[in-house]
Amino acid sequence: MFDKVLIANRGEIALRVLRACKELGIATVAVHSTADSEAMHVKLADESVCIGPPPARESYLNIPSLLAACEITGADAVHPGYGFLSENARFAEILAEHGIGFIGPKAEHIRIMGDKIEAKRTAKRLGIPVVPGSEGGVSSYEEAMRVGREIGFPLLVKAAAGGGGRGMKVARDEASLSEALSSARAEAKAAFGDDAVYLERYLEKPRHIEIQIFGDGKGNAIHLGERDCSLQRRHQKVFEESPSPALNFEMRAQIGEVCANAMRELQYSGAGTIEFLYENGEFFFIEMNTRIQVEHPVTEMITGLDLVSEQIRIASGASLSIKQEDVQFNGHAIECRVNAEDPLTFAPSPGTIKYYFAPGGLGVRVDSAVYGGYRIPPHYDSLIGKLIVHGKTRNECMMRLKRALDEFVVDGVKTTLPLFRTLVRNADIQNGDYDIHWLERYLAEKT
Ligand code: MV4
Repeated sequence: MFDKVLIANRGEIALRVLRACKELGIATVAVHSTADSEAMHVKLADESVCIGPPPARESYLNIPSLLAACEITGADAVHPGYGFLSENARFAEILAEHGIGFIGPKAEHIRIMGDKIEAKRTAKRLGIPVVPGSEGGVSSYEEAMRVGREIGFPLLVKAAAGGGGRGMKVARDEASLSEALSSARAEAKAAFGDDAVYLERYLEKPRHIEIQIFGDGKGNAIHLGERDCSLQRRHQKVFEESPSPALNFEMRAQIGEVCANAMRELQYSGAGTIEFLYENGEFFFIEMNTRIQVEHPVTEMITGLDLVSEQIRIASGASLSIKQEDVQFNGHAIECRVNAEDPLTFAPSPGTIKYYFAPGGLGVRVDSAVYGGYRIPPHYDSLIGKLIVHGKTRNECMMRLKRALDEFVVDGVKTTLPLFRTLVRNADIQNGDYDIHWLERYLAEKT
């Protein structure tokens, strides 16, 4: 096991990793920018190192600074959290070259999944169902039209380097393909410096359902069920739940087994999430994330497992601590992302938290790193906490969520809490009747 872990992140996930380390008896090193000197993760860590000025590029993304912090403190592993360097294959390699452990998958697998074309090719080869589309990238209009005529319209042009929905254009018919192709290419070039694109059948009203997997790099792999993350706005998830209201026991076991088998074959190591679009009873792979995700607590609540602790154990060379038959799914869990944002426009609302009271009680968990008097810096994303609620049934979970939301007080900045208070009283949400477009439609009608 590692002796000392450096946490290359901030906010609630830095605290989440710190808690797992403490429970494993591992010493912790926090790193922070000059804007985060008063941050909770710095206060709670055994040691801390300032790694640069506020812009992430010069601090949380600054690899030489992070290496120096490892050197100074003698940390023998780094946990990257999510975002920042968590899916940077080169960072994983550099750490290895310095004899420092990376708490994440093999660099090779991070790299494959970072290229959407390569990821899809790999998924297909491993027996995971993918969206019908071009075999690899398309290099000309003529080639795109051939694919279009074969798989039919509407079509979606996607960037190989894509993420966050950038470089994605719908072509409703043959006449609009040329324009969709060139605008997707231009957007991809501008956003990622890479204009490679591929084509897929456009799914009109899917749900976004992702499978949590774990591998130990030795050919053992398991799945921990799904999370339904369909409620999102501008590709930012807002509310996640497990189990998905759209799946039953057999469907979960079936897609879960497909994913676990694929990860066994890949000899995948660590936590991963295989993302699908789900429509009319069918799963279609879109991407794989090779990190711990924001919404991982939903899975922890229904499985009783500590996903971050398992990541650390596996990275230190241990085998998976559980077998598939030992994984049990209990009840229902929902997560609400509490952002310091206007609840209708989602405009960021940084500033000082004047008063803070987090809900508690049976089945209620709050993962946050803020406190009364804390000043939210404007330089980073606006997530200030996550409210995660567990219940025996979805209905109990919703009732508990409603009361927890009513207890939650954050004064001094705008938050997304009022949005959740109205969402939990909405009939479609109560019925689990929503898709990836539901929230944007709902917000458009309200404003
Ligand atoms: C799609 C799709 C419909 N059909 N692919 C958006 C970003 C990237 N992660 C994949 N995305 C989509 N891919 C096909 N073939 C619709 C989306 C999409 C979406 C997916 C998941 C969650 C929210 C979304 C919002 C808009 C579009």
